[in-house]
Amino acid sequence: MDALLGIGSNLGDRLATLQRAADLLDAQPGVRVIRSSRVFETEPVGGVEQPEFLNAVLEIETDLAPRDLLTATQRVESALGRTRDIRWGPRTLDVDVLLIDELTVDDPALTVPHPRMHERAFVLVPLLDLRPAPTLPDGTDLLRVRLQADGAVHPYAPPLRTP
Ligand code: GSY
Repeated sequence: MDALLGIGSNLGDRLATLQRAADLLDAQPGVRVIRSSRVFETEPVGGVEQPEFLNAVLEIETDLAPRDLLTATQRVESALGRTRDIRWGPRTLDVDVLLIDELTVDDPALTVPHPRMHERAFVLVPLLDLRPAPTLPDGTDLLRVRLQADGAVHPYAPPLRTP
């Protein structure tokens, strides 16, 4: 299956953290990182005063079930020092499962497509690097909803290295 993951960091060496996250995700059994978007510097969303984020989107190939993919992403967050932090607050690394093929998942621990992805410019702008005409499994055209997404987003670095 082909899936898209959003990654973000606003503490420490943000770019190094995102690169390490891509490397560690690729090292997870059943996960192969195929491509990265460019890296964008983005205004924090969520109302908490905090430093700017770096965000990117990764395309991966996986044969893991959705819950196992979530567990793999949480392992990488923990390996890079993420603790269970304040909701919407600063974090060393956040990995969000955005889309998994045409699947929809509605599980207490995981909702796919990510329920807030269409509201977030820090997700949609990097996503456009990988999917020029993105749609949700229900056919929603993400280019239309992008017009309502909030938060300033600026290109910051080229795509992360992938194997
Ligand atoms: O949901 C991911 C963590 N996060 C971010 C983020 O990655 N980027 C920006 N710009 N704002 C955010 N607020 C939260 S919470």
